[in-house]
Amino acid sequence: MRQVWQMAEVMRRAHFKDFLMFCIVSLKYHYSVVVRSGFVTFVGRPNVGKSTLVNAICGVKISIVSNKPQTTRTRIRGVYHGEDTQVVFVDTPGIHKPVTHLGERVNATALESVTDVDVVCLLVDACKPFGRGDQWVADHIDISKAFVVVNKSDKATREQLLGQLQAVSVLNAAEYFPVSARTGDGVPQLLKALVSLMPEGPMYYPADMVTDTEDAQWVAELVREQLLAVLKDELPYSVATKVTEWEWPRVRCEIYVERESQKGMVIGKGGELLKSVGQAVRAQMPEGAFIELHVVVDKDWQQKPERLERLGY
Ligand SMILES: Nc1nc2c(ncn2[C@@H]2O[C@H](COP(=O)(O)OP(=O)(O)OP(=O)(O)O)[C@@H](O)[C@H]2O)c(=O)[nH]1
Ligand SMILES: [Mg+2]
Repeated sequence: MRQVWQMAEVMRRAHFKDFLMFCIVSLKYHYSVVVRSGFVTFVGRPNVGKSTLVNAICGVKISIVSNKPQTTRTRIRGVYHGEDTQVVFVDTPGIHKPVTHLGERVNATALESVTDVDVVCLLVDACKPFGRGDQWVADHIDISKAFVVVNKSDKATREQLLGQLQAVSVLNAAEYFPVSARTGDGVPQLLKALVSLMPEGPMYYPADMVTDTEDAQWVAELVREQLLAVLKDELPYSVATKVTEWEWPRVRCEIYVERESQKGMVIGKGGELLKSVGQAVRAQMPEGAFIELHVVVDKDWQQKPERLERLGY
């Protein structure tokens, strides 16, 4: 508040040089403020609820979510701002046995994200047996320093949850937390433990910033989220999205499919499916947005490194 008042006072006097100096000092102050801050990465098999948990902790939608595995394809950062605390949560793609170039790329992205962070959390699903896939992920992180988060506690029976906590106890991880990203159960306890491990450090992001995802990338993700919700079988995995024009309020987003036969399924009868996708996305954008969706066949894009590069994967 005092800063705002000082800024108003300097502006009132209209001494531009003073104003500039004030801005520089304020910026220096901002970045020299020492808080508890650091980075936390969520890793795990696809569909265990990593993105849902990042969204729940940050209190806003940072990452898209779907009931289909392999939803997240890039590293997404969400910032939690607490009292004298800033924790940057890194959401990662679910680690799986890859069958395409895309699969290899997203796995590599996830594994790269566990280095240079303060805490790694391995997420597992409370309702699915702890399997070889989960163990593979555990073997590729420093498990003795990691937290194991057993998610979806709301969905599991008491026996299931206890059984899962017992199954993961053999990992000899640093700590174990049963949580529900959906209801928020157990999330404050997890957050408290994470915050206590953050070292003293700078505010990495301004206080009003919750993610560094660019607007165009976010809109493309929202389009993909809507498509994932309605498309079936293999089609969700064949779809990619990219915003190719941004002339606010007009936004053009291309939807890539791998084969001609998939194009019609994405457009829907009389364009109905595409229309409803556009409406659902527009509802999540600032008022006045006009979103144009175009379906493009890009044969076998998942297998082409240069295409993956262009799509930001
Ligand atoms: N019941 C219940 N469902 C959950 C919970 N957390 C996530 N889900 C559901 O699980 C599904 C997968 O959630 P995501 O957050 O997309 O999972 P993810 O681990 O990010 O998946 P990938 O991005 O594919 O790796 C969605 O349908 C979520 O609504 C939870 O705590 N309880
Ligand atoms: Mg995800």
